[in-house]
Amino acid sequence: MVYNQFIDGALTTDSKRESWVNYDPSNNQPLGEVCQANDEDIEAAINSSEKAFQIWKNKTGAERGRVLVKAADILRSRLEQIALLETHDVGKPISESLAVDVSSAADALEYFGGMAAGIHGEFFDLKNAFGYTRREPLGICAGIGAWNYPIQIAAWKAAPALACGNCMIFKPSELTPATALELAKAFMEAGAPPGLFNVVQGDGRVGKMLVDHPRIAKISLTGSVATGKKIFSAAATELKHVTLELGGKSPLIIFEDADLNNAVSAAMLANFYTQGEVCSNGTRVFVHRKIFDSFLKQLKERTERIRLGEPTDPETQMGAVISKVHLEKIIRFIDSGKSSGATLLTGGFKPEKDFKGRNISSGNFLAPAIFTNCDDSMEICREEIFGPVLSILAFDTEEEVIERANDTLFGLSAGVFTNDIKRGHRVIHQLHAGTCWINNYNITPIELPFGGYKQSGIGRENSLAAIQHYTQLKSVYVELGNVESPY
Ligand code: TXE
Repeated sequence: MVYNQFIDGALTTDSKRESWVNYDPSNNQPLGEVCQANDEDIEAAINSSEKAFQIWKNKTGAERGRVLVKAADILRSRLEQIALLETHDVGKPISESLAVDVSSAADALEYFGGMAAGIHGEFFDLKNAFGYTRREPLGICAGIGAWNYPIQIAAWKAAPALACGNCMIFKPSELTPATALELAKAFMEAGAPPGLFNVVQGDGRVGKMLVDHPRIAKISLTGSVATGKKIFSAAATELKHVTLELGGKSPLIIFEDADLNNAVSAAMLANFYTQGEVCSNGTRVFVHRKIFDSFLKQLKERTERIRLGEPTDPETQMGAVISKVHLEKIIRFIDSGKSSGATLLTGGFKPEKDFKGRNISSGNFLAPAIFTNCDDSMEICREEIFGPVLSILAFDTEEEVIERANDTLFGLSAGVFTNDIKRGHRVIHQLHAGTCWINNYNITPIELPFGGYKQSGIGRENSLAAIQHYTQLKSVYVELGNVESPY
């Protein structure tokens, strides 16, 4: 398999490029060769996008919407096939790819496809005049993706961009090249003009070529804070539009009156789903001292029952982390936790066999880890680990836990578990985070905005809010009388 560019409506065939091998995280077997886009590829993508933009910007919202909704149907018709590609690329369980990744991508296309006809300006009656606004497209937008939810990230960027009349050049993470190409094929089959959604493959160097290109009007990144800062400063050169969906170290606060079973379920979802490789994860779990021991007991028992193993097995609940390099990074954090005095209660080791006794030693597997006796100042409680490592911390008062929860440079997400309706809203309103939950966690319906405060990002994806980031607003004043002039 060669993962090449998708430009002007078709996969490119010339594979004489700098290339590297893409590995299946569950066994580190090669899946295929990824071809790094070169200058010619970028110019071809830009020219093709410009051609498509001239067609697409003159279509009505209803015409654009029809293509997006059809693309959603095409993704859904290929759900199993694309989910399997995602599982091999990311290492996540097939149960997740089937339930979330492809469906969430299709939901985005359907939601913004349905909205496209309704994207409009406003009319203002004025004194002997009137005014109106127009929401106009930006032009060629660049989408740059991370490796944990490849097709979802690509669709969360492409759907609003295209609905608003733009075209997109998308670069998936160098670690997960496969499913953005499936999205590109779906757009073509849905009737999009060639070049409306181009895919270029490559690492940060190709990302930088897009960011620096003078004919690209906007960049939307999903990635780390470090990369977000690089892109933000590079985009400043030409004051390009930027939206950044970055990392987090989010708090999940469990009050003494919480439903224990639900709170433990949420803490596990917030730390072990997709092997913990989720930016919005609630990796600092604050538990009221009164229920700390009973919470921890249930959390440990249920965590040790997680079915870790072969990702393509429908019964598997946890797969392999993305790469050997990333696995070693997570293990370094676990060593740091132990050396800083925290107690590794369970997990944190590389299992030889999975829950069915299959040998998984060749894959990047890590038993889900729980740290207790943590201190807010420890590295494992301050840095984003992006792996299956949960830190649990006790608290006594509402004021104390709010202050501790907010004591971070991140601000992506936050969760609160309580049956006291006033306390739930009172606390969540004081947490410095952009994407929040009360009595659940990490549920991201397309109708709600997704994004962070502080260094977790700029702008929002999904919901009506996304339209602001993919259009520019023109106001027009129309005189019905004469020009009154003092000259
Ligand atoms: O990020 P990287 P990764 C975050 C998550 C974690 C990180 C993991 O919190 O920190 O992403 O994903 C490209 N100019 N989120 O390791 O390394 C690079 O090629 C232009 C948050 O992939 O930052 C890749 O395609 N592009 C998120 C992309 O940037 C550059 C959900 C991200 O790479 C570049 C998922 C450069 N200089 C993960 N350098 C959320 N908030 O939703 C790299 N890239």
